[in-house]
Amino acid sequence: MSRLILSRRKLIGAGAAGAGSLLLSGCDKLFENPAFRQTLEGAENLHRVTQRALGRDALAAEFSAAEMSPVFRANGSREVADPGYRRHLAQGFAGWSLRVDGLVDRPTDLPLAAIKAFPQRTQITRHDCVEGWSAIGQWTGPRLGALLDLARLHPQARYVVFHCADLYLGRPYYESIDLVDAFHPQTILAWAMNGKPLEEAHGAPLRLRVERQLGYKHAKFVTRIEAVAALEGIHGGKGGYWEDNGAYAWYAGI
Ligand SMILES: Nc1nc2c(c(=O)[nH]1)N[C@H]1C(S)=C(S)[C@@H](COP(=O)(O)O)O[C@H]1N2
Ligand SMILES: [Mo]
Repeated sequence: MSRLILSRRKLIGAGAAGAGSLLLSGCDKLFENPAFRQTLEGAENLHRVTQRALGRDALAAEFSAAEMSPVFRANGSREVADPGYRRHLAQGFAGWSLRVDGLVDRPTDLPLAAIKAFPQRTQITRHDCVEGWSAIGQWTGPRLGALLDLARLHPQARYVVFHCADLYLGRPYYESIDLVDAFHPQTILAWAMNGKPLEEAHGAPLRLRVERQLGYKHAKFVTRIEAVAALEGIHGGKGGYWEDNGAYAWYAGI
């Protein structure tokens, strides 16, 4: 619980992005708070505002081991062609590291061993793909919030961008979430699935699990996490591969 409170403080410190959490703390003076009003007015769509009001800190359902899907389909990129990635894969990701940078005090490179040394969370959740299939699987990894705390976000940081090693249909895959989702207790960087290191098809060596959102937000093959104040400067500017390609919304809450 103390970590959650710490995260909330951080969010509040980060300004408008913390408004969702503040609302849930029952602060009814919020509508008089300019940062909060700005967040509401700047919200991309009503859906996002509604999700905030309904409680974006709420937990996604978790399941028992008996409920795990016997087959968990792989979707989108199942392989990565990049030669650097192929080399790391062949070496069991021994020399691989995750870059955490952007609007942070301490840009950091984290080898897999360091990622596994954080407190770990294991959760059995349902993955819902926008294409109409779901599967229940078990995921293990550190909370994204713990990595961001280590790197120390600047107060201007409002989004976290996930850069991936793959090209999907020839274009780099990437995704982004706001700080409410980034510090959600079930938002983890998973290196294990169903008790084993991630297979390539599922995003080895590290993929995002952001359990309150649809499947395409769960970036696989993550190589770099970048904290930013705005999404405009990143690739097509809409915050993700499918968002830029006109197909799906940036906020995909479920
Ligand atoms: N890097 C990357 N991440 C990705 C994709 C992708 O093509 N590339 N596809 C997304 C989609 S649409 C889904 S449904 C999930 C699929 O995850 P899975 O292969 O573990 O089932 O990954 C998401 N993350
Ligand atoms: Mo998907």
